[in-house]
Amino acid sequence: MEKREMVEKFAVDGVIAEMGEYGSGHINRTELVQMQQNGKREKYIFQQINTEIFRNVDELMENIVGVTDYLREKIKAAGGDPAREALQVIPARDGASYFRAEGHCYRMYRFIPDAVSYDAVRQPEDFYESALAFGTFQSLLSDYPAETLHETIPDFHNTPKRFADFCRAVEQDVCGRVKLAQKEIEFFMEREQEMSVLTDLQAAGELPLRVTHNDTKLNNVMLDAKTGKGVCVIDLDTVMPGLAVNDFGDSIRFGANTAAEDETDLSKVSLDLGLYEQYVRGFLQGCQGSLTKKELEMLPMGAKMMTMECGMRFLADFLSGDTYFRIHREQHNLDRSRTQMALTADMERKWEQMKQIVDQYSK
Ligand code: ADP
Ligand code: GN1
Ligand code: MG
Repeated sequence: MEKREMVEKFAVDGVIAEMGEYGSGHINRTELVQMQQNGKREKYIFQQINTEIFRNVDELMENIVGVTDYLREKIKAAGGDPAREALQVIPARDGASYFRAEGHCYRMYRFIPDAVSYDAVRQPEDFYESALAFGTFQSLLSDYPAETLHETIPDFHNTPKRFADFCRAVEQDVCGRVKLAQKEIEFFMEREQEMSVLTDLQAAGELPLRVTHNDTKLNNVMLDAKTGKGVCVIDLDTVMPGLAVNDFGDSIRFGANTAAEDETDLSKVSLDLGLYEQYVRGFLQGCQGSLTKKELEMLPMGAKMMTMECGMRFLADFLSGDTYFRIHREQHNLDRSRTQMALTADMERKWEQMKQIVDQYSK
């Protein structure tokens, strides 16, 4: 079946005027679709869901519909604009939340108008706004019935498990690439002890499970195209019970890096403490005082943990033959893992300052 025919399976009016690849996500295949009717155009996001990664699409979509319906009510009650501030799933014509054809799964979202998502911070204020949006997202979902959420990717941020998976990839060396990544492998092996710090605290009841986003990259939040204010948190595939410090951490990992995630000149990679501070300020404001003392104390560790974890995931994927993250060049995942390593090392150098900034905003 042609892509265009699949679009027609969804409850949208008009004819397809334009359709093309969109965005820079590593997981799903995203297209922007423009439908035309009576001389007017309406935009939609059409996605092929990565079913290698999301094995149970019914459960995945049940999570997303549940969370977006809930957010819409909360946003309405607070006098916001639910059409812009919450993702809206467009059902298939048969009423289902997605469409399955020829072994693939597709879904459609209303396009959030007059908003932009960025792959890199343009100005510090953008990062503050993204922090406020992700913090607010967590606050809005603080009463969401967490037990109704399916675990779309088991052990998603179980860092010791990620470490074990990484060690297995090294051991198996299915592509014979271990020899290309000796230094990198060693870097993560040397940090084994630290990998379980957060999961241990969680197991001991010292860090609470909350409904979290779990993939808080800057390009997973839409900012108003004119005012730059946070509009809507998107990419809800991994909304599951998790740790607030990991949501904080993954944003820092991606957005407070002075270089792109796949930069090959590692001298450009560092933690921008100014951006880090903006994020601390925005996230704490968005969380509205809900973070516990231990969570606040562990925010810097969240940043380091997500950076180490992502670095190991990229490296394990490189060693396993690039089966998870979409790549656009040879050794792309190795390059990505190297930036995460360099960023981790820079966080280690700036550790005291990272803690100090959190202290300053926690008072
Ligand atoms: P992936 O899981 O592959 O990262 P995303 O859901 O994040 O996929 O979508 C990829 C990109 O498409 C986003 O970074 C954003 O730029 C754009 N996008 C996704 N959903 C919408 C939407 N509803 N409105 C406008 N843009 C969107
Ligand atoms: C993936 O889907 P995207 O591109 O927003 C990945 C994240 C990684 C990130 C690294 C479901 O995010 O966990 O941190 O790439 N998402 C999934 O850029 O694995
Ligand atoms: Mg995304």
